Amino acid sequence: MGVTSLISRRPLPGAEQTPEGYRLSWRGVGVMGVLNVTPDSFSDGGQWGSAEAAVQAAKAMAAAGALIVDIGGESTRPGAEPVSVEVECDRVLPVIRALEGSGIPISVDTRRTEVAAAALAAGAHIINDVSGLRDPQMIQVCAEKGVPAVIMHMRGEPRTMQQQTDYADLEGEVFGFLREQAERALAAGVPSVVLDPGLGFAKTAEQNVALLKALPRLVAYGYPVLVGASRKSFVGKLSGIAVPSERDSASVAVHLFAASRGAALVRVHNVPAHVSALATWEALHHDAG
Ligand code: PMM
Repeated sequence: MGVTSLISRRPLPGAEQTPEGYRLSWRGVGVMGVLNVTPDSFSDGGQWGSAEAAVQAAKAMAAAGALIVDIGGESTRPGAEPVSVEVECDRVLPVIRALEGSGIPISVDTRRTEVAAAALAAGAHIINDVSGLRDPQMIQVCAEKGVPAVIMHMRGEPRTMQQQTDYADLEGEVFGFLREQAERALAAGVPSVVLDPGLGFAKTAEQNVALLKALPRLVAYGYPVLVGASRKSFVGKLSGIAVPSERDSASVAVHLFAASRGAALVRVHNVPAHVSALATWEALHHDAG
């Protein structure tokens, strides 16, 4: 079981200070807990009615073993309409501010540079950009603030992305885009990156499965890989479970498959289920030598 590290030039809870910067390291597969402070996300929308409830949920995730808590204020489910920068900030900033000093590494799930900059000023530590740093200013923000970035592949935007699922070479396009963006970001001074194939973002169920099977090709580029399958509709299709909140066991199965193909992080709604499943999986690997 390998060790994965993220480097930040700003203090990051749990990170060790090294000549390179603050190094957050973990063994095996780390869990990123999903905290959507949106009224309309597909599986947990409207669940955290107040900033206080969201803060308690973040603390519970960390106590259950989440390495990072990912806070998002814009629903990116297929067909979702974008929200304004003000609305997104009003949703995420109070939660981020209330978590400052809690010792929990916080990523902010946003496509907008204004939200990213405000979130970092409020105390967030990592940017998770589902548009894959397509906006060069997002690279600038991460480089200037010295924070790691998650680069996810998507085509178009959430409102229209499911009409853009024709690929001449799916793996070539997705992995090639991620590699180019990683190189661009690192060259511009972003201290470290995580790559994410973006399951469900401009992809059919079959394409999500193909990307999971091909994950070792992405892992071979040498960057940490994040997989986010939690409760998504293709997991419903694979498991035959229609209700998103009932897809946690099926999500665990998909994430163990991703782990066996080299994922270093999984982005999940149900943190305890994933932490115990991954600990067991890792113990079996360890014992099997
Ligand atoms: N999926 C969603 C939102 N943000 N970020 C990353 N890096 N990877 C994902 O797969 C991802 C994401 C959509 O799921 P949600 O509405 O449950 O948050």
